Amino acid sequence: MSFIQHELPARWTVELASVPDGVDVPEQVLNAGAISATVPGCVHTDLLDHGLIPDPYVADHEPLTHWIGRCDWRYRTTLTLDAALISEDRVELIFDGLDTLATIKLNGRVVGESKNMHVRQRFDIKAVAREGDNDLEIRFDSARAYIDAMDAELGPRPKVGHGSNAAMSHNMIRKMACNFGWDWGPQLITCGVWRPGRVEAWSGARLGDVRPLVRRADTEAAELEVRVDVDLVEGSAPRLDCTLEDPAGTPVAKVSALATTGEASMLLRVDQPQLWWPVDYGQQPRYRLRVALNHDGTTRPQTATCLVGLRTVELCTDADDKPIQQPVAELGQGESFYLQINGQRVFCKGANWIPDDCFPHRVTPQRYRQRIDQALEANMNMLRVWGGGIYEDHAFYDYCDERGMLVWQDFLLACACYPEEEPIAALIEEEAEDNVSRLCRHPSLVLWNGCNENIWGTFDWTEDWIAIRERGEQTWGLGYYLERFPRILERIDPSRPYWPGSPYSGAMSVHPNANTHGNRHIWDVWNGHGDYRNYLGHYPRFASEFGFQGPPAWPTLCRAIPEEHRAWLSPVMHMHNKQRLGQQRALDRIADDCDGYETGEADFEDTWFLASVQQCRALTLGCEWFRALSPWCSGALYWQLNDCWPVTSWSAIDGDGRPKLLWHATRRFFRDRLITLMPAGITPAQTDAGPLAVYLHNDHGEAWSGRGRVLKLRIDGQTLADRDFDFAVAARESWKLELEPSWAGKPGELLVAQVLDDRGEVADQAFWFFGRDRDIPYERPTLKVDLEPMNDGLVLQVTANTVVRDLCLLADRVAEDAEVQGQFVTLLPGQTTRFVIQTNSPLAADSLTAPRVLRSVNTLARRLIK
Ligand code: BMA
Repeated sequence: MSFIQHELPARWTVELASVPDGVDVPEQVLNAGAISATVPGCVHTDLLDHGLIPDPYVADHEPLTHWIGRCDWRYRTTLTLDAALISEDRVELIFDGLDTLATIKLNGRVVGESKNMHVRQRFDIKAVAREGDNDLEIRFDSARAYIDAMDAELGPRPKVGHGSNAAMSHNMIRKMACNFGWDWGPQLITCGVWRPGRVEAWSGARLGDVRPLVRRADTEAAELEVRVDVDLVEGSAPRLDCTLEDPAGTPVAKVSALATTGEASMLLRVDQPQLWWPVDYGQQPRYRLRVALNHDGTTRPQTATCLVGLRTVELCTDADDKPIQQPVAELGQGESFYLQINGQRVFCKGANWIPDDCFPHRVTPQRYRQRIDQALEANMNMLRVWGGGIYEDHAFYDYCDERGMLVWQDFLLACACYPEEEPIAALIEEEAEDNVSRLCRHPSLVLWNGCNENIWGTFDWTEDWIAIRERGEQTWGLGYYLERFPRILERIDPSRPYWPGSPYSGAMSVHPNANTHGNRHIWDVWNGHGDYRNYLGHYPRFASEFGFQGPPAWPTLCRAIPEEHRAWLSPVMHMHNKQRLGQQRALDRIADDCDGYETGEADFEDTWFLASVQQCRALTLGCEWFRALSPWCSGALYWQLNDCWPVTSWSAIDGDGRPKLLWHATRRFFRDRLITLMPAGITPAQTDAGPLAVYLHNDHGEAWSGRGRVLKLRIDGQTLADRDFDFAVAARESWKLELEPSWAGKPGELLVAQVLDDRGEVADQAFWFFGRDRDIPYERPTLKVDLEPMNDGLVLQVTANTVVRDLCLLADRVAEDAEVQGQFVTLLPGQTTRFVIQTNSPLAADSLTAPRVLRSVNTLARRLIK
């Protein structure tokens, strides 16, 4: 038995293979012929590297690259193989990802075809490979042409169209859906070898996927079922040896088996195991599993190792018992929807994850780590890998495992009706099997989910969507969500829960986006019914999507939008907001609160700031409200964590990886211990909020008690009422103090709820402003500032003389690299806040106090105050 691995060569070329009639290819590309190419990579980045196309992320360049997706492309290289390698029983060419319609030729002979970007491919090249140089050629056919052909063959089905792509049939091809354009992403239909590849040659047997499945994990014992795939040449019966080492490296369990068929299953038992926990619930110890495939004892065994987290996970969907807890008793009964890890209920706080780059091969392990760290710093404990993107690399899930970040993983079917006919059904099944097998070793992965919005669409969207379900003339994908995926999981990964859709209610007889059952997407706030206060009219059991747009961080915006186009409604700004009405909608939302911004002609930086503030306020209110609904509600995952290019979108981190103001706001509203002011319950007029309550959330393993205070103030700082209270909140629970009607207020008044420390100082505070900005007579603040060096940065200490709302230090206006902690605070007269600044540039105090740098809503709410 032997096994040889051979890397693919570094030198490749790419060239146009064919150009359909009517497509204009730029002269310089035609002249260039075959150019050097990078593998893993894609044609867009190869053309970019050679300066043959403009950067599609900048200015109005994107449409100039649309021709690329209409053409066919050819990648070539020379594979040099030695005699020993090609004399093995099996010689295989492996690709972890080919994007997408690939025909692979070796020495002029077709050795394989692939039509799915999301699966690993293994092609037999034994008969064609020769000693010495071999010509390897991969031709990628146009995805555009293919989806049109598939539409014609199977009959088109409803799908959502976005931005520059009116409605492209991303449901007819197994390629990252957002590559065709999304409401936050450009249309960059690319192709290429997007993940690594290699040659493997072996005799006897080959070790395949290792799937450690946790069957039991509690303080007493854990049982780990290890399933191993083995590829066998007839007649061989190798032995599998499994060992498990505890996190300190001590072997704690061992088992062996004979691999006589393609799959072996072994059970390992650990007494008194160290359990893996989500972040903030405990540690993330990982056991090392080693698997060795031994044949005749004469050659080195093939080995695989992986880190395993011992934990259980359940999705609890139990019928409500009466009485249901306030504030939602009026809604009637439904079913819970919450995750339990190791028997402990978890409130999921987080966001949706999209591919971090339109060209995902550019996302390095280091970039994954940076992004996940940002999510952790924002106090998130869950990311949902959204179904219009990709199954991410191991590096993503590895780091989530290491840090305790929970992952909700969608199958990749989004915003469309998917045919259940061949050839699509077989491709989708193979893809599900392959990725479940690849990813199920990760403890962070706690939920498989069937689709994004594809069930919901058939209830609530346009006529064609509703008709496809009601008439039953065409398939639309329900068979995947209710039958095929559960069957595949039953077989390959029965160790974790599955849910058919986001959103879904648990049964086709209940509306998929119901408040009472399952998970919800809340989009009518941003898309339709007025301002963000309308989040208060929603009562989800688990909100897996809701969002509010905001522009990218200023330096990112400046990189992408040339100065002459920096007007809110300019065509280039529109190009960098892929929701058709997005730019206007942001103005409408500002106009809900402020006067003078409706036309988009107001000062660009002022508009940028107010749009960012609206995004912060919206998600603050939404997330604080969903936390107030706990335990009725068990999760708030907003749309969306990240971006794939520089764009105005719903994200908290922009396309250049910079935190937006929303990221700073998130750090507060997802904190484990939090005080908020929210409506006391469901009231008919949510915008006026009705009776309010002080909420204390203790998402922490220890009880929390202390003293607090509520104040009613006039905007000039005068106290109208105050009251102290004592509180005691059990671990992982919330506490509520309902306020009497006398605490209601009018515009120009506000409530403040404070947690006091042992010395009676304010440790944390929350605000409720009555009325809208335009009705509030804010005073122009005079801020006392003090700039001091601290470690390798600077601290700007700011003291207010009046109520200052939504104060931010936009230090990147003066130094592009400046990063500031402590954004988005509201101060009462006499209170001080500290902004911590990291920058390599020298900064003077007066440059930081310029009105465009140290900003609050006070001077912008009414354009009259200036
Ligand atoms: C939901 C998501 C995405 C989309 C977002 C914003 O539909 O699932 O498809 O980008 O809303 O509109």
